[in-house]
Amino acid sequence: MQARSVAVLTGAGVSAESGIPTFRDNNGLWRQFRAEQLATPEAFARDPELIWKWYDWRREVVAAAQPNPGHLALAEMERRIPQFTLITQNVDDLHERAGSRNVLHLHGSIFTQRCLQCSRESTGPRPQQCECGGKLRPGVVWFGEALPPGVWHAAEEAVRHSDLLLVIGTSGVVYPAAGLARLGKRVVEINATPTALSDQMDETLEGPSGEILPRLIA
Ligand code: BV8
Repeated sequence: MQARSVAVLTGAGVSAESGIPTFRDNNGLWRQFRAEQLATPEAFARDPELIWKWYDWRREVVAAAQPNPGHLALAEMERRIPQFTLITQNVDDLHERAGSRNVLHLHGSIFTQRCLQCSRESTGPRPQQCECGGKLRPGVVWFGEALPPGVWHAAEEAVRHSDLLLVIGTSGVVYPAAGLARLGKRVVEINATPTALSDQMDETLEGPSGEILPRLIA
């Protein structure tokens, strides 16, 4: 890969081979709900305990999962390519556990929680309440909520200045994240199936990212 500056946008598909259910496949226990119904401030206001149950379950699934060869290949790419930025929609920590250093989490992290009263954010095991006595919410970006401005700006800049943008394991239906694909000079999609973004790609590599990415760095 002769590109000097590379940006990567990943979605749930890059963690699928680690056993983490994607959003739009029928992911077992929660298939009777759609992410759009649960991952919202309204759902949390209506039933905070149900929503925390969902996130606690997902935290266990992530903690028990291992990074797959796709995550490891992306960490290797970062070591080899001078200007490399990994942007993810995922809230899991598998990119970091695979060795990626500079990860932009557009939608936050499943292991953080934020106080509804004082907005203090903490990472790790969830206490019953904040030190200030306030209630805690998951530290992720829900539907209808703005992305962290600094992270979004950094992601846009990285894509604008990239020679190559890899769009990996995302259905491309969630905005503004999916809109990054439009900003790339040269955009290559890696996905198990065609997606909403495929027709705007310069190239698509169809198959599991855990198999395709290691071949790219070989
Ligand atoms: C905002 C965190 C405004 C929480 C998530 C109508 C039209 C257009 C847009 C909208 C609309 N109505 C509302 C909107 C906006 C909305 C949106 O885009 N809705 C969609 C559903 C239509 N967006 C928002 O609300 C965003 N905020 O717009 O704010 C604003 C501005 C200023 C001030 C106030 C407000 C916020 C969106 C963030 C939502 N949070 N996650 C949590 O995780 O619990 S989104 C959630 O979906 C995850 O982050 C996930 O990553 C993301 C996207 O899904 P994907 O990653 O693509 O996963 P998916 O399952 O869909 O696809 C998996 C893919 O992998 C598939 O393509 C599959 O083929 C592939 N695959 C599977 N296995 C493999 C594989 N590929 C390779 N290898 C494999 N092995």
